[in-house]
Amino acid sequence: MVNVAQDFLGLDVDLSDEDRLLRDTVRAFVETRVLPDIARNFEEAKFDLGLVKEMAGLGLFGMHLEGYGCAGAGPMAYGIVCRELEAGDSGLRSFLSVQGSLSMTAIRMFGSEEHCEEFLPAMAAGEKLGCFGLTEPDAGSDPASMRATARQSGGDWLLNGTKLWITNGSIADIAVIWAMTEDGVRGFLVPTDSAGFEARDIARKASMRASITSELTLSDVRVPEGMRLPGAAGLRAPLSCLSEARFGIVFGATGAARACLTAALEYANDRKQFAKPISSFQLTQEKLVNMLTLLTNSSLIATQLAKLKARGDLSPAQVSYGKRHNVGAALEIARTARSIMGANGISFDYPPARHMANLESVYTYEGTHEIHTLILGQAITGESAFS
Ligand code: TGC
Ligand code: FAD
Repeated sequence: MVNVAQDFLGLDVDLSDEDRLLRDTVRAFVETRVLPDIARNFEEAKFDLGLVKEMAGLGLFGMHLEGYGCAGAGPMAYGIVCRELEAGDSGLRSFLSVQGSLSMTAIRMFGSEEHCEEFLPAMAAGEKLGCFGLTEPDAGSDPASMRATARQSGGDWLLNGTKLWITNGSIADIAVIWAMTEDGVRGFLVPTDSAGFEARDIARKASMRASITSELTLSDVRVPEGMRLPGAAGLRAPLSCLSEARFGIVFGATGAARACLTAALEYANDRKQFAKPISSFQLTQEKLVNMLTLLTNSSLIATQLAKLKARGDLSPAQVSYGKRHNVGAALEIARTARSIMGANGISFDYPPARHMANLESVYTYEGTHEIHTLILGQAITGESAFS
């Protein structure tokens, strides 16, 4: 019965043989290599770097990009990978998003031929890691107000500023840094061993504990003109990368939600109170059915967005619709799963509390729930409520 709930409308039946194989391979990787240690890693605030080479071996980094050692996979395949990784832990999917959808995508979309040749094959192989520095202490939802600057000095650029909440910041080899110039926002590829570049990990996180989040400071970091992303002009460039990553989250959230529903169903069938399984109580059944409905609707949305993306018809507002709905639904599912498990629900021996804590970050990053509400409000009314 538990398995029926995981894909109630049988959406995976329509997967190609190749996508089904990919699903099973990544699911097995998560079950054997991630799940046995994830609760301990979360408690100890440790990201397992050993997983990076294995994910690279599976061809996951930049898998949706064409050429330069990348697989050129379709949106459904990429979505399935995000879903299966996030069923393990949102931090693992975050790692993939930042490496592939943000850092490698920025290079592929806006870099020169030399940038693509130098960085993409090494990043696809997991030999070089990337991070994406857009957010700042005083510029989160409103990146247009960023304070980081890049000013020309001889033939070089001098970068100054602070980037905050940067996933993989301290383990990255190359940082994609967005900074304000006299001509607006520009993107730079900054080797993290550059003089004046520092990365410091953010400790005491209640969420995404099995993922690295850092503060980057840049003090007169000298970057040659050849390391500026030549195709990136204005905020449109980083926001285009965000659209790619947000698409992955639309699927990823269904993985975390599925893991929570599965755990709650198993628990409810096993746990007896008043001499009956708690799954036999009407109130518990209503909770489970509401979770099933949210998860199934989220999966339908993800599948439709993948179809639109494959046809080249997916708009940023449609991505916002999926991110907003699916992350909100996953968070509700995780909280409900936690409640079904009673006191055991707060233990990391079961996955819902960890997913619930992680999903609070997912609700906030890549555009907060409120920002996506306003993007959708603007899309249907024509009126901007941002400022
Ligand atoms: P606005 O005037 O609306 O737009 C500026 C230019 O960008 C274009 N654009 C987009 N292009 C592609 N994709 C999108 N999603 C786009 N959104 C906007 C737009 O057409 C315009 O182009 P042009 O040519 O006319 O200049 O900009 P705004 O300053 O009014 O801001 C709009 C707003 C609030 C929606 C935007 O700033 C926003 O999305 N804010 C949220 C910031 C955010 O999401 N940050 C995420 C940081 S990275 C991260 O969180 C990684 S988490 C780790 C993980 O992924 O796992
Ligand atoms: P704020 O923008 O200060 O928002 C605070 C609250 O105000 C929110 O509820 C928001 O919705 C609300 N609000 C803001 N503006 C409006 C408005 N106009 N109308 C209504 N409500 C509004 N960033 C990167 O660049 N790279 C990364 O790799 C990265 N990784 C991250 C990893 C984690 C674990 C986390 C938690 C964050 C990460 N971020 C990253 C940062 C993330 O993108 C920002 O946290 C997010 O964009 C929100 O910015 P903020 O935290 O400054 O919140």
